[in-house]
Amino acid sequence: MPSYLKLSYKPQKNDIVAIYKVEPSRELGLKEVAQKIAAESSIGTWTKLTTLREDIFNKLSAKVFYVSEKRKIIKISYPIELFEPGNIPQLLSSIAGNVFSMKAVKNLRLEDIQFSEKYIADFPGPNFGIEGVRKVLGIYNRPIIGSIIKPKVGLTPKEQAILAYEVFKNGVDLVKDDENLTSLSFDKFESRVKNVLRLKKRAEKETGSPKLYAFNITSPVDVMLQRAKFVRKNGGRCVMIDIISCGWSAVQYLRNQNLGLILHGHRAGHSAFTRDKRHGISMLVVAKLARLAGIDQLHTGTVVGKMEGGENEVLKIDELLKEDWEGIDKLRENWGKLKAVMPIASGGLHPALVPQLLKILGKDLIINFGGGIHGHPQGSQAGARAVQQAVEAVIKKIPLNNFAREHKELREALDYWRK
Ligand code: CAP
Ligand code: MG
Repeated sequence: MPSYLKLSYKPQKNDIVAIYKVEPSRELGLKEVAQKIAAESSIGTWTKLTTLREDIFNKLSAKVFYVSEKRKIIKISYPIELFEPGNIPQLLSSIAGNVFSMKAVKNLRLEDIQFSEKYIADFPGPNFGIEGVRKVLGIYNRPIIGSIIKPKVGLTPKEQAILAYEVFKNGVDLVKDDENLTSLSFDKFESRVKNVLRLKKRAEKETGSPKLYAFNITSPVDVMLQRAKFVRKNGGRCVMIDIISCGWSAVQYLRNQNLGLILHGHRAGHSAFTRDKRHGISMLVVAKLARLAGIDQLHTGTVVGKMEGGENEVLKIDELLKEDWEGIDKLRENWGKLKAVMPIASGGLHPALVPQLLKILGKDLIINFGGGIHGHPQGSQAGARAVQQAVEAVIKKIPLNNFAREHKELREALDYWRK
């Protein structure tokens, strides 16, 4: 069988490079397994093929050009001709497909994909991105304050709208549905959109500030499109999609409709394959795919909150969403005209965590509070004010405890959650 191992190979300008962490099955060596992965993910299979001509092999075979026994890392370079332009599902069926099922690997993790400029150029990327979202809201010097309505589901459209209005009025910029709220018997999507947008308008008038509401349109694509169009027709500007449960085809479909809506990407379910550090696909890869597909705002983790995800990992992801990025091994990627995605920190956040959160992740992000607003002992309005006060304190470089002396809601929040 021709060899897929070519340690002298230098990836060509247009190649795509996949970086995998590999634990071979017991009896196999890393180089041997690397070749099997390269074959299965490009043009080959388990045996020599009479149909695989030399010219095809030379043109299209993947090449293992780096093997580190110590780090258990391999890098494989793929000619761009293996990939259909602008087709994320096809990319994943190749380099993140059968390889995970092979008996030759005990564990396999796709750590990173280094995309070439040419591959990136065939994707639209975000329509709004960080700049666009900031422009719509008119906020440039601080993080965007978001709130997830809680309970996750259970309220009526009217109740949901009133709650959104109350937090909009008290310092929140963006309100969103939760990931499992779509159109339920007691909270129909269309009714929620109408009720929420009516009160959002009122809040905008009364506060003089633009607001955003992210309606969760997660559903089969035909329904999803109808719901997105319904939001637009009624004057909404933002929709949310659960990118993992809907899948990349749905995300690309939605973005490619060019509806002019901000796309808020929720990642519920990602940990099924991102959390195990030995097997699966990294969140970094998910974030890159989201940027290619055109998500404007993406959940990436908080470091300090309730969800798994350490400082190094979250920071790296947030950085890559924002700029051209040096991959884990300093291979430069050029994202060309694709706009920067706004990271979202969400999950278990409350006012006391704001200073640490912003110190770690900076100010160019959305910070989202569900329980951290709607669990405030004095209710949601006080909760919204407490968050706004915490952000103000950090921006003014005043310690929270000092600021809390003059700000009752913040003080109550600190007393309650710091216990
Ligand atoms: C946060 C949240 C988010 C998760 C998502 C929730 O609510 O709405 O879905 O944070 O995690 O339901 O848990 P709380 P991630 O503020 O009440 O925790 O952003 O890490 O994908
Ligand atoms: Mg949620």
